[in-house]
Amino acid sequence: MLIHSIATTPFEGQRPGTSGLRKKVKVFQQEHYLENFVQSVFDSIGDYSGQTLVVGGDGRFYNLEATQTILKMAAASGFGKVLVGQNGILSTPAASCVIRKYNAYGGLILSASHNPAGPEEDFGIKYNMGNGGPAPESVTEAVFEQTGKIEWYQTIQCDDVDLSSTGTTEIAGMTVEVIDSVADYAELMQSLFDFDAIRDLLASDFRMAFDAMHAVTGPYATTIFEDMLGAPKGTVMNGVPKTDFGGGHPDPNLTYAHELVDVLYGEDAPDFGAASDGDGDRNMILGNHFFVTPSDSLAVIAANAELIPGYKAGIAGIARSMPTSGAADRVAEAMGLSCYETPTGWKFFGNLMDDGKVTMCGEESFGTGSNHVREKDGLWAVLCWLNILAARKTSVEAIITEHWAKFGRNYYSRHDYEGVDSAAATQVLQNVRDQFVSLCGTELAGRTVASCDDFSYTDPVDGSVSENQGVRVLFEDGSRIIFRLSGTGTSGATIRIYLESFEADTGKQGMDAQDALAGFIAAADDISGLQKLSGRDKPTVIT
Ligand code: VG1
Ligand code: CO
Repeated sequence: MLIHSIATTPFEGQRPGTSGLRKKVKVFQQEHYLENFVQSVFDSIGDYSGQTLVVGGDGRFYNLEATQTILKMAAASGFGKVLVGQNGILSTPAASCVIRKYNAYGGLILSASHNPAGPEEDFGIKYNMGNGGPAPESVTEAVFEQTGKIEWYQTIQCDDVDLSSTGTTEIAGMTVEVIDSVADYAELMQSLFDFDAIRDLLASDFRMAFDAMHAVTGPYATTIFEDMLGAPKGTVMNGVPKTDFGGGHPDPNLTYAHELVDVLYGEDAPDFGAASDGDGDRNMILGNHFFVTPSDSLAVIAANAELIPGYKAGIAGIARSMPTSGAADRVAEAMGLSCYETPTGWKFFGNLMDDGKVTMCGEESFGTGSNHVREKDGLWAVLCWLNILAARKTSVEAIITEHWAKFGRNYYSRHDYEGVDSAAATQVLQNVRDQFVSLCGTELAGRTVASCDDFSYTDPVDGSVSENQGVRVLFEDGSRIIFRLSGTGTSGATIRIYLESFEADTGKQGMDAQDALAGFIAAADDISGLQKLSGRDKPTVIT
């Protein structure tokens, strides 16, 4: 079959952000836009001829069209095989699992995660390496550079491949294997967790609810919780994926997962609730009238790892992103393990896991995972909790309060101001930077500022340096206020303020986080001029 070289010219702004290239669908639908990016990836990842590529996405609008485009370009560019999820579907952790299991060269994941979907909303694409993890900055920067000088891309002309059923076909000498989207992932989960104990738990009077938010985890959660673990039908809410995610915003937090929150905070609430995001890598954990912060969740899972068969032999170390609370650090210290602090974004955990330095990783943004794959993994975190609950035979709330009593409580909250004018957002951070020297030694909210900086990270494995990863005000007692701009949005800027203070006294651990952090919340506004500059009097989302 004839390979066509199509002439093209660069588009501006094809720089991958925290997690790949995310833009409005309309931007991706421009002629050559997706093709330019895909060709730039292929041009930046070395010699893949005859190798296997994995392709799958979260099922959002444009997922199928993009998949067909990629299949044809992969065939033209000399891949030997593409493994593609049925109907183009692979959750992000499932894609990572498939890349690793079948020794693929890498994968293209089509997702804008929790961002809304549909013709007027967002689409995204990112490249994952052969270890199953997001490409490091060295690769994403090389891709970006290539997008700036691209002159042509290669494709073939052929009919679309039928992705509706599993099986193997060939296009232009390249094998396309359509695989069951769930099977490999479900098998991996079964190898890590005590399914018998969880089945017994779910057969008892313990009740759970899982909200798939009309996004990719629907089929995964239904297979695992209802079919394999015997949870009653209906345990999975909103389990049928839709291309527009039902018009919702599949971000598992107290604001956007309100349907689940209403169930867990309602009358006759179940014992356990969980939700995942658009592409299945995030998770929210709830107990009966109880919210578990993602930072605490990481700490609890690490502290209880020996109860989970896959981690019985112990864990090597823990990593958390810088804005994530220090709860995991305390667990690591007690267990005699190293704890690493990385910039925001899962790609920074890859080297640490590949090098055997850490087993578990987490982010405050509802991301938790381990070295079973190289992405954060929503259902994995839910299964961790179910496994721990089955072993400890107590409630979510009891597990957390006991954890605080033993390790202390890191009061924590993140305030997001979305859709802010970009210049104003930059100024907010600059205002704090301008006071780095004058703030030191002063008192804010009754605590003394010890130091201020722009967070910079040197990767302990390859020595690469990532600068300007967050503006930090650090207090003598370990409390922190951090300012950061989001790298995943598609319109305007999003300012994130991360607030943390530590409380060792069990008598003072029962407060609402917003009340406990009120002084810091006010101080953050004072020193940054945020509300004045953004024209907002309250955050868009509080988590
Ligand atoms: C956000 C989160 C970050 C996460 C990233 C991708 O990035 O803060 O912790 O890794 O989303 O998650 P940012 O740059 O907007 O703060 V996902 O589930 O959207 O792929
Ligand atoms: Co996600």
